[in-house]
Amino acid sequence: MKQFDFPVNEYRAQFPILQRLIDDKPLIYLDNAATTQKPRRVIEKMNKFCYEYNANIHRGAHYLTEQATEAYETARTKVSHFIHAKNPGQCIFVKGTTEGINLVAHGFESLLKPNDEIIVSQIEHHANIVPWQQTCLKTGAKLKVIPCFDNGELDLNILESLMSDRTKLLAITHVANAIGTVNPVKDIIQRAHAHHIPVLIDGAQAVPHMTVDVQDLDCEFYVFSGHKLYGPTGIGVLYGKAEWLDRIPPYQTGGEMITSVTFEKSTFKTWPYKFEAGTPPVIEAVALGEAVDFLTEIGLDHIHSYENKLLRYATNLLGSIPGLQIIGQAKDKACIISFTLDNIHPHDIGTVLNHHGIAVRTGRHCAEPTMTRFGVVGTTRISTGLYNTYEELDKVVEGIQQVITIFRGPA
Ligand code: ALA
Repeated sequence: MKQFDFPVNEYRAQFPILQRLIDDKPLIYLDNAATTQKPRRVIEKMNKFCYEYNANIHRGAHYLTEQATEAYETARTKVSHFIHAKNPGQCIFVKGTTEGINLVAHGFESLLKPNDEIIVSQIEHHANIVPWQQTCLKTGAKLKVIPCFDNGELDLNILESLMSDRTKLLAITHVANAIGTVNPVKDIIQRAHAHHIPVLIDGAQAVPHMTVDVQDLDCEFYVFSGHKLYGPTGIGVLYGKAEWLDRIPPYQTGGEMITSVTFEKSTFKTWPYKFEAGTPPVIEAVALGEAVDFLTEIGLDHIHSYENKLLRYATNLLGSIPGLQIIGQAKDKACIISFTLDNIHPHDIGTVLNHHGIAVRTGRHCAEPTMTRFGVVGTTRISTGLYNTYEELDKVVEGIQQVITIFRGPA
């Protein structure tokens, strides 16, 4: 199969790391749900910042600080356009998805009382479970869980039965990191709003694969990481509706987030600065802005449609291997494919694939409750990015055939 409609080789050429050999074999990078590779222009943007205008931001009166501040705030504007936020200030720069969720979970500590409830789903990443558990421990609130069907789709009838006037937040993933389910978040948000329940969406695995419009979704919070979006580590975004950013207190306090400090009392700036204490990850934010430009130029709709084709291709190939079971077969999926193969341990599969230059993730994928739901200790997970090809997926199948030969013996 060819990819005439999506110039994948043109895009691949922009990622220097894809030239690497692993064990003398071309790198086949299929661990994009863990982190994506960086195009040259993102790497160069970071270098340019360091070579030419490195300075702290919002401080000082010199030329470099002005340039650095402008670059940082321009990145915020780019990110806000990327997710269709009304106002760039609604996009808070954080360290990543985990910190964004922790920020909101910390904020809710002051809003919850005993026996209030927070709803999450059975297919969340630990980052969208553990912070809420901690908030529940501190406040006496309770965590409720939407179960999923055998195909990895959520049971929305049970969601309906879980929601009540005790529910103070629904925190749910847009795309399940371990099994790829794309949740119908717009529908879920509408259902929650019918009960006046605010919704936080963990968008870490969605933003690299599809267009996200936070105003259309109408969510209260949306969180994602830069490093899964072809940008650097150490940067992420928390989007919030204005009324909620007003309502929740600062997560961290210190320099730059204040309007005045005396030994008796301090007063705080409004958002976004209220939530950006200390020196922020300026270089990373600026580079994330470049990654967003890169993706916008290609078009998320094109990426989405290409990756859907990769998903169908890989699902057919893998599905025809005897003994291989794909975990998570939702109708709507991102190109994240988790599988088990007989009783061969995922780490053994990953090790053999590694000898073929193929990078996949194995284990629990920071989603132990998902693994428990499907009765597996772990899986092998393939997750694509915009630079992956059909030929690479063919190589994965060859690698798996070798795993089978090693562990089952020749056919
Ligand atoms: N959350 C990342 C993953 O799913 C690390 O691999």
